[in-house]
Amino acid sequence: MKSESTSYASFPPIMNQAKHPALATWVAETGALCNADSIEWCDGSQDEWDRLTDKLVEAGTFTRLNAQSHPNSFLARSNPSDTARVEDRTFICSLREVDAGRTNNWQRPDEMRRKLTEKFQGSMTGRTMYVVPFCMGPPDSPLALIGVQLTDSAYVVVNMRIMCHMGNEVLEKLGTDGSFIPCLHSVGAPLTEDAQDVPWPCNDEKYIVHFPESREVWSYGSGYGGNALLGKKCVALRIASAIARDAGWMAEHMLIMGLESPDGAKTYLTAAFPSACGKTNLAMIVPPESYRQLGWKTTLVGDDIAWLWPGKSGKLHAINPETGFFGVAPGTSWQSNAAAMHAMSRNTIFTNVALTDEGGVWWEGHSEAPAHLVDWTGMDWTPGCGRLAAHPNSRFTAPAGQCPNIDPEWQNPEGVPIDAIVFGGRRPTTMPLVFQAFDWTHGVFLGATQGSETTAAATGSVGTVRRDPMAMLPFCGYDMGDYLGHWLEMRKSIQRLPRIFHVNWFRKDANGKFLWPGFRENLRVLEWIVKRCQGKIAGHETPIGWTPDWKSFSTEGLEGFSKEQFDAVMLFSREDWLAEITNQNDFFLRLYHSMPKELMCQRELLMARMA
Ligand code: GTP
Ligand code: SPV
Ligand code: MN
Repeated sequence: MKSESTSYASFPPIMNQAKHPALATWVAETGALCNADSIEWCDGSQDEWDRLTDKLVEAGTFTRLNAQSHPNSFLARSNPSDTARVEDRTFICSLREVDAGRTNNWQRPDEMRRKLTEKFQGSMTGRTMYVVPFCMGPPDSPLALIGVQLTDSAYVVVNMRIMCHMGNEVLEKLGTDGSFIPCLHSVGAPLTEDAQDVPWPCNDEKYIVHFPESREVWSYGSGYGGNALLGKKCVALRIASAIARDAGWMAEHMLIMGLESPDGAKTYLTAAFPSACGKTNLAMIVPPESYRQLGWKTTLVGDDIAWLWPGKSGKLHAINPETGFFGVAPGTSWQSNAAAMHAMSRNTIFTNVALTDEGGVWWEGHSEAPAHLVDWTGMDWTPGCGRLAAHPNSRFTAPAGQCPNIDPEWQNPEGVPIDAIVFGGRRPTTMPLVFQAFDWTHGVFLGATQGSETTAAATGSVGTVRRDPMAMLPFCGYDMGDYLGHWLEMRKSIQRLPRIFHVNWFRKDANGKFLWPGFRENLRVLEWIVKRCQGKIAGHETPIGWTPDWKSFSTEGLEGFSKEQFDAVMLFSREDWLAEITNQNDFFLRLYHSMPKELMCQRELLMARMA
């Protein structure tokens, strides 16, 4: 398999080498360090996609799906040990430990570099090193960030082509001396002498490493999602959050969507929910029939990441730095999210879902289970066999432009103006369906103390409530207390502040049944939010914020949803909230050294209102 060992001097002339000498040197040196068999500069073309997907099919990484039902689409099965982000192996290597903060793993940058240089040495033996120039954000946006990912995974290359601007257009923009974020990635599975390759090469030892000061990413050992598609969480959140703090903008784990009310007014909002808590679902929401008849329309700008800055209108403006979705498959169906089903109907990569006998895909919650499937591990599966057919964190990578209700402004370099910011998570108790913060600082407090039951999006136990400030706990590239301080600071540069809300679709009754139907019915909550932003309806003041009452909240057309049910899902329980405040203690203590005093004060005020 492996050719004789190569030094970079012996590579054939590299296209573009002359154009950007610093990039060319880094590429050549890295190719030599990793002992790559060859180096390929990715142009982002259809030809390249065809060639690489063919190669992945041949390698057994991809199964081509039925060309009629799923044109140009593929299924990948990962190694069962490589199915989600690895938070305990994710590092923020700032020069000083305090700058990474208490919620991030930290190691000295020089030590980490030394350790990783050893790991990368020879790590691409027998493999091609792909050079992937990419741009997060519409290339003409003032916030756009260019990166170059070097990777030995063709799977990563084809995913990156869906997820961001990639290839020649980016190289052109980079010119001869443009700055870029170097992102080095290896699956850490060198192919020595007579070793057989496997469909999903990876390494048991994983390192997802960020150097926020020098703006670099080094990722080793994993080929999956946020661990490997480095433009996404590593650059557009962890590195970007550090850049944003310095430059006066915000990089957030948020969806962006638009709502057109019957009077034609358009309201854009963002929502920060933790991983696998319903961002994709809300971003793509299709109004219930009765709302459509009234003239409500929804559009989508992004489903995972928002970059926000004070724009020309005086409002916060938002762009989605991505061009694709890397969405959770299980639970997605024509009933729960038709827009997502349309988006993934072609040109899509499915990872860790089940394969049907017709060459289609299936997962839990997709439809009635077929009599036979091949599950995500490649084994035969029949209903009732006791195993899940799809991994709980199985995902689809689909082009955002294929979403039928993509917003016409989604690639506008100036972004869209934001009127509301929504926080929320999976809270089986305590948190009402919706309430509104009294002001910006109170809203920042709500976001800061937001919690959620853990999900399958990260490895580890599922189902315990953890604090996940602004849904950024796994994605903040610097100290969490400083990050919350940055939120408070931003208020000074926003002339027309968005209103801030908290929602919870996941409240349960004593029998563990959801109290709210959720999914498209969430539009009713959005309607209340929009009307609050427009100043059209009064809120009801409670100690925790403004809430809707039965009369101002539309349940028309919601079969059998009674006032009692509304009261149950909206219930403010003093007892639960006292427990909630007590439960926040750990969080405040953990961040004590840098927690903004305003937020401690907010907590005092809440207690005072409750008394
Ligand atoms: P990441 O991509 O991991 O950042 O997550 P995401 O926030 O985009 O998650 P996604 O929208 O894919 O969340 C999917 C999960 O949330 C599935 O299990 C859905 O069934 C569930 N979900 C989404 N919306 C609702 C809702 O309104 N009610 C209930 N009960 N579940 C929901
Ligand atoms: C998340 O976990 O929040 C995701 C999926 O959006 S991944 O890109 O794998 O991080
Ligand atoms: Mn996410």
